[in-house]
Amino acid sequence: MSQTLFTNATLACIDGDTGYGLRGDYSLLVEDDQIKWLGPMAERPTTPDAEIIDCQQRLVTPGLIDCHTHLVYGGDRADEFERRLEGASYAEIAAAGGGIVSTVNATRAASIDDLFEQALPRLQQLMSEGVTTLEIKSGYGLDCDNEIKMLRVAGQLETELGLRIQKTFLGAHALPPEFEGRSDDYISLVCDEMLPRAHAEGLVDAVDVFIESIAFSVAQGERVLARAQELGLPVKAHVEQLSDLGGAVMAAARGALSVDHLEYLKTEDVARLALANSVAVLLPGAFYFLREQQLPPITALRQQGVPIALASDANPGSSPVHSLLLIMNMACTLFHLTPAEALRGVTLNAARALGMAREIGSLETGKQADIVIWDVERPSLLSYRVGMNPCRAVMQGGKWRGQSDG
Ligand code: DI6
Ligand code: FE
Repeated sequence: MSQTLFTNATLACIDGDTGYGLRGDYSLLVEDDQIKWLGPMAERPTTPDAEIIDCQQRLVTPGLIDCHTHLVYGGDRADEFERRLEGASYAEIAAAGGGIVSTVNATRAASIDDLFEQALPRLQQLMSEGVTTLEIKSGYGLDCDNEIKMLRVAGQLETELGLRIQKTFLGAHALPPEFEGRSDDYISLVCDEMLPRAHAEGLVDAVDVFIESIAFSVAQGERVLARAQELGLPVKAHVEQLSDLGGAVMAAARGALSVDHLEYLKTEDVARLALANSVAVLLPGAFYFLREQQLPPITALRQQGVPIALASDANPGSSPVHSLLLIMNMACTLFHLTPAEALRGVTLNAARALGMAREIGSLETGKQADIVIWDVERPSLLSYRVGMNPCRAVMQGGKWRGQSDG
């Protein structure tokens, strides 16, 4: 058994319904991979064999969780960025065969090793800011072998970097060029072959769909989610990002873990999310990068108690962002979240969006010891500064990151 005792810590436990769950002058005991105890300094247990970490009143939070990324892909889209700045819109570029499809071509052409090497620095960047769990979607392969290849890379990143990665099948991300004009046939391929095969190989933790005018209809999205549920897999959906098609209501009615983006969600539909207990995953990086104007219905989400999570949406087309701290800042400045909502959005509510809130997302007895020590004393400083990384030390499952075993 190994023990670590954090002393003189300022804990943001994220354990109540709102706020930081802040505890000053606290102590926290980790035993093996779990949080065993926490309480005021004066009540700390006697642990002769524990490693003692004197936090000197520094802020200690749960490990950060990036619950929506497309981190594995080939190439980049800097050229498209330039074209947009010369006047073309994201939807125009997609309709002209650029956009997602250009990343599909680069991803298909890349080997497993290439994809791993390209994703690695992006992942390391996220990890350097205290990310201990993230989600990675497929969706740039768009055929059986290439979707499976992407999910394998996500699995390799998990094993080799020793963090928790949830693998999400997003075969219905875009229509591959070879199915032009036959989107229902592609959805049949997704449901009948791609998803069952990826699932049979143990590569799928959840299933996502992109419901949008430039992607798939609500009915097509529902076919994919229904198939996922037949296979016993949790579902989620990209919805209401660029227009209001009604995907969020459909996905929530199916008990989606999360509905993501939501800029165009109608205020009157928020109640349906609340009823279904779906998490609203907001992606301010995409909102920023695409210079969107329409804000998600934040006030209604908040008033009706829909849990709000935040994620990077790291992807080459709409959010080439690899910083959850920047996302927290953007959520505050662009979406008017409070810094406490922002921190909850990348911890407990992100864990909920992954269906993992029993194991991770807060500092509570029995949870995984995924813990970050920051070089700040107040949690608002995490959302407030831009371009500073105060991450001092990261513990993942009870082990210090950056130290080899033994
Ligand atoms: N919504 C997005 O913002 C990304 N995917 C999605 O479903 C964009 C992906 C890309 O442009 O490559
Ligand atoms: Fe996305």
